[in-house]
Amino acid sequence: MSDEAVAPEVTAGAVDAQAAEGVAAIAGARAVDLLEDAESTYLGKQSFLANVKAAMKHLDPERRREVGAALNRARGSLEQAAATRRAELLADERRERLAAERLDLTEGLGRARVGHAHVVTQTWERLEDVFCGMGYTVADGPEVETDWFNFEALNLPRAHPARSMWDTLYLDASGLDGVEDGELVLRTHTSPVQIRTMLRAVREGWGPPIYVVCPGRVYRRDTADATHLPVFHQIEGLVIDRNISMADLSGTIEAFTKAYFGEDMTSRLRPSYFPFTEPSAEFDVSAPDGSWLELGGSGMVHPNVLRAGGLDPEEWSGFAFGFGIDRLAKIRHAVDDLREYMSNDIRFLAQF
Ligand code: FA5
Repeated sequence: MSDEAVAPEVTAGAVDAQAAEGVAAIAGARAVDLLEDAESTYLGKQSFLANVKAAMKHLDPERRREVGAALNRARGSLEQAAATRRAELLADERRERLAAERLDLTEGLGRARVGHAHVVTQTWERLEDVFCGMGYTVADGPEVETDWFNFEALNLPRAHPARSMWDTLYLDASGLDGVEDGELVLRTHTSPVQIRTMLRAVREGWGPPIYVVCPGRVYRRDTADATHLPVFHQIEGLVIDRNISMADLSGTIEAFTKAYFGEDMTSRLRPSYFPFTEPSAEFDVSAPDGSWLELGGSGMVHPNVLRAGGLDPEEWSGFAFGFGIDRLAKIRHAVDDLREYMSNDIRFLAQF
């Protein structure tokens, strides 16, 4: 628009009207970028007001005064409207951002699935319950063991060929005061808790008689497959009393089988070999299809083991058993592959 084109129509009223239109446009802008467009339209270099200002010199003095005053009013009201609108839009934007970023810490209540114990943990706890119901108490021992507790005290001197029954993980003990290299192992079974419990009972004067179960985590250099894990769980049972016989062992295994699996399940003992029991037996439970599933090892506590536990074999006798908790849960819940326990797949875990 040239100065000459504007000049003849320029009136204070036209400026006021333009200002009113601009204030409305600015107040109605829905976002900061639209506000900036409106500001440029009504206040920018190409705006009607800018053109009027440039054309002022063509006006007669009285008109110039009126129009000049109108221009000042217009600029003031437009700038004021823009400042107000900008503050509103920024406040809205901030509110929206906070709402989007807000963490509702109560939103899971009642909607999210509540977690539960792992199937192996459930099995472990149920086993403790069953044995406690049979009059046993629960004992435990460390996962890092000495060679003596894990092997020697269990009638497995160094270089005993039966040590190869357990693929052992040794810990690097170099730098530990008073511990020789090869002394520390990750326990390969829960049987060392037999020794610890006998020694403790004698030291603390509460036994024998001893009736304990010792559930816990054990480690072997086994490659994971459907029936083996390198880290798994066992439960040990130890009974020391007077005149304990193989019949007590067999009766206990049978009572446990019925209490844990149900009245229609049964158990059997098969001759076997463990250095810490004599005689030794493997025990199986009957499967619903009539086949037998191997559960663990057992036998009469060897006299050397009683001696290592500080007991006189002439006075005391006992039986022990140990079986795999993971394998037991596998049988009970018809799990195909032990590795499922470690997969962390919620679809698997949620079934139990
Ligand atoms: C023992 O560990 C003996 N301490 C058991 C024992 C205790 C015998 C007391 C006599 C008296 P064995 O190595 O067979 O025995 O293991 C016992 C059970 O642990 C097995 O029957 C099996 O159920 C479970 N088991 C063994 N290796 C694994 C493995 N890699 N993964 C999962 N379960 C295993």
